[in-house]
Amino acid sequence: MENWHWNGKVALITGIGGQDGSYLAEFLLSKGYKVRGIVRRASFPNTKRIDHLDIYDDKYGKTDESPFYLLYADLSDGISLKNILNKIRPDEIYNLGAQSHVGISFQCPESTINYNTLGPLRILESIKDLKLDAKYYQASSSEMFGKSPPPQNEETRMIPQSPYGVSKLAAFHLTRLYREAYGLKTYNGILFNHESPRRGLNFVTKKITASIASILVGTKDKITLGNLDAKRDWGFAKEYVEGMWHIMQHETPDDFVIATKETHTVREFLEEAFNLFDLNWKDFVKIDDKFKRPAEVPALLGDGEKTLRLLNWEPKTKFKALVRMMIIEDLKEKLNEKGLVNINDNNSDEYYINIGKEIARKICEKRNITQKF
Ligand code: NAP
Ligand code: F7E
Repeated sequence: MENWHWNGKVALITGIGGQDGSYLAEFLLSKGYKVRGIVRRASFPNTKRIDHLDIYDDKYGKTDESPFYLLYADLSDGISLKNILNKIRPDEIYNLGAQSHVGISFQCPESTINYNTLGPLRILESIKDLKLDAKYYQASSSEMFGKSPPPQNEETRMIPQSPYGVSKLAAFHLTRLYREAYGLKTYNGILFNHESPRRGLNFVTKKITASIASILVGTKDKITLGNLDAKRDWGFAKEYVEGMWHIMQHETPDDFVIATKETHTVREFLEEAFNLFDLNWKDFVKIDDKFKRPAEVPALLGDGEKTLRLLNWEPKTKFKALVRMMIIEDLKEKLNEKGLVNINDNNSDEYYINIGKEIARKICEKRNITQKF
């Protein structure tokens, strides 16, 4: 906070309380942006991931001088969005807000389209009407490729397989159209799956790592999952938000893929995570069809060659490091909650893995199952 000096730019982030929004807010503040974030009303706090950024707010209150503050709006409420855009007149708008769960989009298709497609439309129309000279970033998704075979890049045919994918594809085209028809400075980041310790609990990676941690501290026996055959290109969200910023710094508005160029099945994710504790995932996983989707995206593998060539940027963290990072963070948190370690002691990652292995050994003895190695 002491080191923060305004760089002259104001950024507005929708979905700031989400995984990506929280990392992006931190990143833009570190670059000297004034950051304004949109949150929607919730009956229970939905700002856990950004509460630590209040330090930026404290000194100034919610004034034009303040480095950071939050405003209430909703992507389904065009009036709220237009009022904020008119008041803030941001230089850069990052539209990250969305109903982002693919499985749930089959159960809530109408609100998914409302937030994910009409939301961006409402913002784009407001930028046009208010004659804002702002850059606009649309959080587009690899889910738009649907059943197109890998590898996928900006030129690949898009055949979405879920209401979510359709909602994002329509928003992708609206973003392109408002660029071509009205000359707005609009950018699409086509991001492949990206995860982190801040990932929502009902996405498969976090569900697996948080469940393993719960199994190890004794509060859970099994993980129940759906389709283990799907392949995903999983990267690290904290890096991907930097990619969003790089996209927005490109002079010519355009569309860019961000991906790791590695793909793995959900089964391989399980294997990698359980192997860290010498456990066999088959002893702990149940399959339930309720977690399978009416239509599935079988395989995603991104080709970020254009991004590397034009933006000179690519993500670094690959699959193995990501799995390890997520499981260690979850284990730390759960061991700390149980009073078994103190996370303020600054122990090494290896320390936590070894505690996990030791507990895993006891679980195997108790359940009469064999450890893997
Ligand atoms: P996330 O953690 O689910 O965050 C989504 C955010 O949007 C939350 O803060 C949520 O608020 C907010 N939101 C939802 N509906 C809203 C509404 N009607 N009005 C205002 N805000 C609303 O998602 P994420 O992983 O950070 O992803 C960020 C964006 O990138 C999303 O658009 C997602 O679809 C897209 N994307 C994600 C990935 C990925 O792998 N993570 C890949 C490609 C694209 P609440 O907390 O109140 O629900
Ligand atoms: O599923 C399978 C599931 O929900 C990954 C979002 O960020 O990335 C994300 O969408 C795979 C799918 O992510 C369970 O069927 C098996 O094949 O973690 P996910 P997603 O659907 O790929 C894209 C790029 C986005 O844009 C989205 O916003 O895992 N799977 N068993 C399961 N998935 C879940 N959630 N839960 C299970 O129990």
